[in-house]
Amino acid sequence: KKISVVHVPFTLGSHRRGCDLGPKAIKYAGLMESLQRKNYDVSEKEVGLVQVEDAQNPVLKNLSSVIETGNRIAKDVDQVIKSGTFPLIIGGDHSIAIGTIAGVAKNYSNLGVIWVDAHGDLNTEQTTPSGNIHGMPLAINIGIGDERLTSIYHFAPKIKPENVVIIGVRDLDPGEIALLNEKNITCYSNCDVEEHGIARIMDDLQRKFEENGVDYIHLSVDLDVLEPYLVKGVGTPVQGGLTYRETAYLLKEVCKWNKLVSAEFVELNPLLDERNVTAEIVVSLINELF
Ligand code: DIR
Ligand code: MN
Ligand code: MN
Ligand code: MN
Repeated sequence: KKISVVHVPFTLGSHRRGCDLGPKAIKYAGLMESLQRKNYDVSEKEVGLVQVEDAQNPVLKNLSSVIETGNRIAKDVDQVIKSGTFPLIIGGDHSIAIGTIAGVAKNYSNLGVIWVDAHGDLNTEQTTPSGNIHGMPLAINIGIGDERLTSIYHFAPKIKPENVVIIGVRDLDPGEIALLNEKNITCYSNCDVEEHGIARIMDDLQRKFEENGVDYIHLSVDLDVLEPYLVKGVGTPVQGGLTYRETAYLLKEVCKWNKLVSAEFVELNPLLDERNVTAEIVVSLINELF
């Protein structure tokens, strides 16, 4: 099987700079070698980004760079898929998911998305407490938000709300809760994981995707879903996260369904890390997936 590791060193979607160093940190933690050892035919490429800070719009910070970068990511991911290669995207802050999902959804209608995150990423320019676009990509992918963002790669919406599931969430803003309820999005909080166990949740999800006729799934992993003591190198840590074991189980289970068409690991900020241990965890998690 062929994998293309797509580097997306973008940081202007979040308030803390440093996510642009994420792809290199993951590379130096040994990602390529670890996949080659498993006999994957693995190549890598870097998306050419536009990264110019602008403070023009306080509720959509660095909008122009996010739009231009999103289009470029979408084009590259689209090409990787069309060449019969699995795109493994390494970020970069979570705003890059606007582009990755655009590129993936271009190839698969009725795409399912598993959003593994401490946050809902369902804000809009009306509800955002920060103005940071990395708090909005899931809303944008279901077609909610500024038209310049929802229409990236010239189509909208990318995904249907009923094909989205969020796992590990524990920090939602009021506007996100309202949107979650309005769109009836399936959501398992950290407390749900505690109560039901990750195994039962994954069985429920498998059934749900089956019922919805979802044959293709994109996985979006925001590293802040894990316990903060495990992942020092993230910009918005929230207590009470998933354990390594729960996250590994989730990844292995998704892989077993044979529906995974792309995956991304985002929000690693090496400036906040200690001796690159968070990047090493990313490499281990990616190896659980493959
Ligand atoms: C917060 C933080 N909800 C915001 N979001 C983060 O700024 O919209 N998402 N950190 O991963
Ligand atoms: Mn998050
Ligand atoms: Mn099972
Ligand atoms: Mn996120």
